Amino acid sequence: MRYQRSSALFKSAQRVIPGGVNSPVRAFKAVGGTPVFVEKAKGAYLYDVDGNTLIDYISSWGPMILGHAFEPVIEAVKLRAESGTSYGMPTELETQIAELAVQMVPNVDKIRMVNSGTEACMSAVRLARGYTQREKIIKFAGCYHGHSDAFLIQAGSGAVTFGAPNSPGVTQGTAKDTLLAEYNDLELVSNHFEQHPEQIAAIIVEPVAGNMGCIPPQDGFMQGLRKLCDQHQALLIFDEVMTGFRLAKGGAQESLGVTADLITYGKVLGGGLPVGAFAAKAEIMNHLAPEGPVYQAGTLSGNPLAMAAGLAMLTHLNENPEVFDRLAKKTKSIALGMKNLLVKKGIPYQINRYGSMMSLHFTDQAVVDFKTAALGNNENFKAYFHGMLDRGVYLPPSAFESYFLNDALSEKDIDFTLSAFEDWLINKKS
Ligand code: KE4
Repeated sequence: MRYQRSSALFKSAQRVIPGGVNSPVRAFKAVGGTPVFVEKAKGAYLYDVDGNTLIDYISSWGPMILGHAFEPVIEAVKLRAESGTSYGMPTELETQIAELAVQMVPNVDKIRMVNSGTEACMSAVRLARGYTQREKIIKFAGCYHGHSDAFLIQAGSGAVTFGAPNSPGVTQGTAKDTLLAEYNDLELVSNHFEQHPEQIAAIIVEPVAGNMGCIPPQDGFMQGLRKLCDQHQALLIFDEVMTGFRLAKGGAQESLGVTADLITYGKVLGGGLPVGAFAAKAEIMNHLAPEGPVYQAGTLSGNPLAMAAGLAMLTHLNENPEVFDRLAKKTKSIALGMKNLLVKKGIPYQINRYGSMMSLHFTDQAVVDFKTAALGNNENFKAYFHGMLDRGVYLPPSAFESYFLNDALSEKDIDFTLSAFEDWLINKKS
């Protein structure tokens, strides 16, 4: 597949944008090669600047659950734009999408819109700290909650430790309040509560992890976190930026049957425009300014175009809940198709899958946390990524990401994907 124009555009971009991209994962650092520049997208397809058509399995990292340029969303944005793009004043539209979101997800009375998943998670942690009057939080190695300081904390030596910053600019002062544990391991979490009685405000967790590949919670893990939070009067924060409005109408809370105290959203909620949000029972949300003392604000929060896009997206999902099962079935057929081909070829692999999220790992060990996710053979992964790209299939450019299927994918697209995979395997250099 030709990439001349992408290469030229990447060179110009690098002169004026750090790394040539506005978000690092787009730069292909984990897989090498030149990032693909997109001209446009429609349905399940991306059209790059070199005239290549690609079947899209990242769906803009989640938002495009109904496929690109979904007509009702486009129409809603076009119509709304004619009335202006931002006012800095309240609109009825914000109440309409808030009412629908609160009706669709369990266990929340109120929701506050922000402009990204990072902002949603950052604000949810501040609210949890303000509400509980405690300072520490527990997060899990390999879970990603956006780039605010409290979350850019990597496990130090050993599995459980005080976090050490994994990005310059994050201070020790911040790191000391973030305690780390391993996904799918309750004992480590319990130890933290024992060692820091009445100091832990919240656990923040991806209820289905999607930032170390896709890692579903093992039976009892989410239920165990719920129980530990109840025992120690800490809040359970579900980071549903990926899973919200993707796994089910009610997201992971509905799909797993576990309720959280604070839930963050993004991606699908904005229909592809910049939206994040956090929600909880009124008892918690009423601590937020201007009602309560916990401050949080945003010039473009509740932006009318973004709300129009999100409302069109949520309305369609709310009226057509069969989308969720249909997507899970498509994901299952891809996973089973790949599995049969990999077994035939005798290549060690793991395929993790939950709903319309999945990932392929080249390792014979079950991938259940960050440590085991890191055991994947990255040379194989790079060859797989580029082999599929050259055959017209766009996958996440890192083994530490999840696929996000969209409802525009047809049976023909799935057959095409599996034939491309088979062709790559046949021609794969060992
Ligand atoms: P944003 O600030 O990127 O909107 O959301 C941060 C975030 C929070 N929580 C979860 C569970 C997330 O997955 C994300 C962002 N996801 C990444 C994909 N792994 C966004 C892609 C990117 O960084 O460009």
